[in-house]
Amino acid sequence: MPEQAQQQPPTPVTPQPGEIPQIVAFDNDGLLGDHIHIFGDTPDLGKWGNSISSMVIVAGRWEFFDEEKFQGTKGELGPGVYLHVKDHGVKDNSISSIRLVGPRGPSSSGTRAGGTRRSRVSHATSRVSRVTES
Ligand SMILES: [Ca+2]
Repeated sequence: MPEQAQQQPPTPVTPQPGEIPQIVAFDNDGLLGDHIHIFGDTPDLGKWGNSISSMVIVAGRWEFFDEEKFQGTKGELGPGVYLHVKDHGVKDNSISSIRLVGPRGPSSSGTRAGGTRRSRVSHATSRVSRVTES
């Protein structure tokens, strides 16, 4: 008999990598162990408080606080791979809240140069040439 259960939710439009501020934070050093994705301000990491040891910042600049609700000692980091957060001004197993600093627009500094993407708006799509084969 037919199954009514929805196995596959509709696939949303996939954004370009780097467009959405995102952190992937890991329980252990070297991007090992359990991990969590963070997409915005997180005043309370819950069970993830005081456990982050390494992370990848996919996009955005972020502030990391060793107390909840953006209190306590603060460290700020941008995109990169951080195998040991303690090597980057953030104490190991200390992060309890995370705040997105930016960008809300084009970033002025801190990003790698050389990857300049030229966005060329194509007007060719406005005129569709129909190919009729018979
Ligand atoms: Ca840890």
